[in-house]
Amino acid sequence: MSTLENLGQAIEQGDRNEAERLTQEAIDAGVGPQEILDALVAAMDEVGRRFQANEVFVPEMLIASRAMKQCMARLEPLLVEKGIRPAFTAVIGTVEGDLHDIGKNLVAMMWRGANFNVVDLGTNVAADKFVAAAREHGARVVGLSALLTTTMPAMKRTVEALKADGAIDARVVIGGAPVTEAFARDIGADGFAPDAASAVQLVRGLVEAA
Ligand code: B1M
Repeated sequence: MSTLENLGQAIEQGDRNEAERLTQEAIDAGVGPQEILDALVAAMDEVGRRFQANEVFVPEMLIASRAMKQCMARLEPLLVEKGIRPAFTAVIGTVEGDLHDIGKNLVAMMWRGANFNVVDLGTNVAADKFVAAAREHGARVVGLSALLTTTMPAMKRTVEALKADGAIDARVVIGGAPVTEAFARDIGADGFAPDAASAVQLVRGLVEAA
């Protein structure tokens, strides 16, 4: 197997030290940073596919994401040097009144794994903070997470505030255990994802279609 194939396998297995070693081996062998990045993203896509198929679960996704992060630390200086940047910025946060962040963090990790630049606003984020961050970072995507039925109205307020701001050209996507596709449609969001892996596919589709 080639170094990149081994690297992909190490990411899928969440073996961060081996993945980092193989990233360095590929760099030393003169493999281009974009090619290495593509191998990492493909491996994270495979982890996402297995998660959707219930072949792996949250812990496996977490350790694969951490392995990816460790490799990115080695790769980032080379990507910067070559002027290779993430295609776009996504802002994400848990809406006002809601402190749950495990699912939101997973979505952020998977988005980073797909090479989106992610600005994570944390939890209990008011609508005006989402608006300010979307403006400041020129976000193409804003992701809202909610785990409580009582904070779903905050999601609606946030979508409305984002859509009312003429300076923002972002697709707004939502998710979280109580959230549904129908609710997303009702509040004017551009999309809903039931899990972190679907959130990658959803955003890729929306940004390509924009
Ligand atoms: Co809370 N809690 N909690 N809690 N908590 C729930 C959500 C609850 C269902 C438990 C229950 O009663 N059975 C219930 C909500 C009931 C409801 O509203 N219908 C509940 C409650 C009531 C509360 C409190 C009000 C309890 C109290 O104080 N009386 C309180 C509220 C605090 C607040 O937020 N203001 C509270 C507090 C807490 C803790 C702080 C103790 C802790 C949170 C720790 C943390 O997040 N750092 C906590 C936890 C851990 C849970 C449960 C047990 C687990 C949630 C979780 O992390 N799941 C939860 C019960 C349960 O779900 N079994 C519960 C794992 C995570 C990976 O899944 O977040 O669904 P999830 O994310 C998924 C998808 O939903 C999706 O992708 C993720 C991964 O695939 N997704 C997105 C999520 N966000 C997305 C965004 C996207 C796309 C997809 O696009 C942007």
